[in-house]
Amino acid sequence: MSLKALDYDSLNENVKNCQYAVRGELYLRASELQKEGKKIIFTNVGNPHALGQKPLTFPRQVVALCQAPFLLDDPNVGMIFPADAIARAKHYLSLTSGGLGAYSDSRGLPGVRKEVAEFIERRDGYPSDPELIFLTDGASKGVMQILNCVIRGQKDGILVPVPQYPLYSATISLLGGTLVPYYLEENENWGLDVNNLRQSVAQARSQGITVRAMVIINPGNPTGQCLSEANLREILRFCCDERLVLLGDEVYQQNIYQDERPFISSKKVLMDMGAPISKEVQLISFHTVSKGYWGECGQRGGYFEMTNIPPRTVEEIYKVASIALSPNVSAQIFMGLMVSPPKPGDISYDQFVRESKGILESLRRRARMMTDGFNSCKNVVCNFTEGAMYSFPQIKLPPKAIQAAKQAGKVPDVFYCLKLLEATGISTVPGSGFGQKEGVFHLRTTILPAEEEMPEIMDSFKKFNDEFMSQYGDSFGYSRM
Ligand code: DCS
Repeated sequence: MSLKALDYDSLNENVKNCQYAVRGELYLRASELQKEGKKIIFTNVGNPHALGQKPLTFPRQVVALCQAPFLLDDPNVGMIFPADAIARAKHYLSLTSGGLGAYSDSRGLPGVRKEVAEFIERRDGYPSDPELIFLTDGASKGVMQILNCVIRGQKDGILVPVPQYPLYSATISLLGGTLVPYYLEENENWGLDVNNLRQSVAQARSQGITVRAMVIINPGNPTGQCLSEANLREILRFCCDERLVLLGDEVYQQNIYQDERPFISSKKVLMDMGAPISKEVQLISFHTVSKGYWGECGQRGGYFEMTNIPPRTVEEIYKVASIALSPNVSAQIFMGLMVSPPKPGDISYDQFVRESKGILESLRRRARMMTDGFNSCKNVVCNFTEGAMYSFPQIKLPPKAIQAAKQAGKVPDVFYCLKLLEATGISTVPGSGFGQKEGVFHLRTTILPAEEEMPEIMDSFKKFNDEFMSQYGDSFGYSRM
């Protein structure tokens, strides 16, 4: 009997091949346990509000008024909302063609794209053109649209860091392209060695792959490193030599927890390098409202900026965006607010600064607590989370544990993470979901649990790990890297 199109055996193989570990086996098991009544700490997704982070007041006030514009006509509105929120809501409504219920242009509202361009100009010190900025439903949609334009078939390769955030591996699979890995150096604080890039490209070429693009995640997910300016220059020069479009995933640019290596955008470094390279390298940079101290993941707001992309290509990308009609309009307003928050002297300024600083300072402390906590555990080593929202400790699994995992039919790090989940309720993602070197094991957790819960979580991890290591460990220990 012939199969119907949506029978499992006749599905598009690219769909079946696509893996997305952040919502994979561990997440499913955690959800089951939760249904059974067990307390689960969901540290598998960088989803701050789900772990108790409160929304910033000002942007919610503005969007609330935009969603319920009749409140603006209420004589008491000024008793509930500050004047600057009211003014902003009126401003954003005036940029729409019928409020939040109307589609916008598929690239986003021109007025918000202008605010994004002004933000980029202030950040980098170089002009930015609103025509080259498209607003998207989260950064994810932008990444997918661009990869769709780049990948023509199986022989097209995309350089992706390993470990990486699986949006990249999954989308490349879905689109039928080839992921070309380049390894980050764990012993070098997850730094990027350009020689590894050259090797990866040479190897891919020897297999008939045309390498077309390179992805960087800065600050890194899951690895948490901040790329130095020197490193970014090397990367841009490499992309220029190899004629690769650079996809700069900069969604964690506000999440920085050290002062030695502040965030620096790929666009700024490229412009600083001057002509001819600044006019040569094709660059797409991505940003979002999901991260930073905003953490507005559920709103689904993002943008990408295109540099050195020919106008005819921009038109084609516009056409692709048009198929989805319009990005979320309320999310576009969140993006507008993120790039133009209250200024000194505004009524809401002090509160905004207090709230945002409070979140960032607490994240900085939590990054430290987690790294120190992991490094105090037996057979666990962890680089400091310089930025982003994750800790990615290496777990030195003893041979007996690897053997036991095999017997259970599990990948060793999945085995470890499942045991951790069952014992403690801490839901993590095994390192294999992000890619790692052969025979080396990790897990990823977010640094997002509430600060006051952190000591208890780390104690409970340590206790589990001690028991695991004494159950499976040999009499000899493992030395630190
Ligand atoms: N890029 C990176 C590096 C990310 O980590 C994420 C989300 C995105 C893009 C996409 O985010 P938005 O579509 O919401 O803008 N990070 C996921 C993660 O690893 N945990 O939570 C979500």
